[in-house]
Amino acid sequence: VRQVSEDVRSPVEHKVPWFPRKVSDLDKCHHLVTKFDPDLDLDHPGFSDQVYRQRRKQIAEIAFQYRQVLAAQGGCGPVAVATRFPVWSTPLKRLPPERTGFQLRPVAGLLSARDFLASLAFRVFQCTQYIRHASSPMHSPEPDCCHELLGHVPMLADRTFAQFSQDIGLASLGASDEEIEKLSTLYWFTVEFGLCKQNGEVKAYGAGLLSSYGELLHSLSEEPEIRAFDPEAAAVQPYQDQTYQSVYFVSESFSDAKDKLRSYASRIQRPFSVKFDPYTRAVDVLDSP
Ligand code: HBI
Ligand code: FE
Repeated sequence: VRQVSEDVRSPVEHKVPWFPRKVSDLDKCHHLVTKFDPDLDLDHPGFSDQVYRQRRKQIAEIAFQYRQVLAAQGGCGPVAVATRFPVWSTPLKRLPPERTGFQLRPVAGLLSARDFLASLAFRVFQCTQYIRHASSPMHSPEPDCCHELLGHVPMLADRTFAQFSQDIGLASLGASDEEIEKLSTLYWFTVEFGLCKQNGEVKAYGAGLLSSYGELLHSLSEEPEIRAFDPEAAAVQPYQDQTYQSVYFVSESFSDAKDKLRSYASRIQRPFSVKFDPYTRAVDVLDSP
């Protein structure tokens, strides 16, 4: 009887979106969103500056041509590599890899959330190489290298924060669009705009705060609403990217944030589980029983 019922049962089909399984698969995680593209966005400060747009195209081309194998040469590679990656020739390039193994990879602009989050699973941070338009030094609608180097890179040198970032990435692999949206929002309220207690004092750690003096002061003032970090709540909290945030989430510590995120991620429904193998820099996919 058992045999028959096995035979007639239609196979369970799980539609899982494609996701990278090894670090070289990140060459395929290059889908840009055009939201803040200086060629297409009339409000972009560089929109009417042809010289800026031309330079941006050259820098974008470097990112499009980049392949993961080149990364092996890294910041200590030949001069030819260093000059092709202007940002990378700075000592900052080595800061995250030496402390946490996090690697920077050049990207032409704003990526799809799915591609961006997937790279974090491999301890790869997709890092813009261009700089904001000179007419608007205090604000950039898109991430630029000021934001990356002042905001993200120093944080990726922290072991617990690096693990937190990788965990968001691992949770995103093969996740549904709805789940990607939630993880993206969670990323926004932590990696971009998170606050954390340190010796009883509330401090900023989000890259969007570290790279914006104006919003940094705002976030630590009496003005915004400050809530205790809870991944369930942060994942669905509405936000906008045009002005300062009106709500921030404060964690007890990075360690506490990491534990809470792990617990949140373990409750995401996926027909498989993933495990990162640091020796092969690949993701082992284990089918759940
Ligand atoms: N792309 N290059 C780049 N940099 C980011 O910080 C970034 C991104 N794409 C999506 C994104 N951030 C966020 O919206 C989160 O969804 C991850
Ligand atoms: Fe950012």
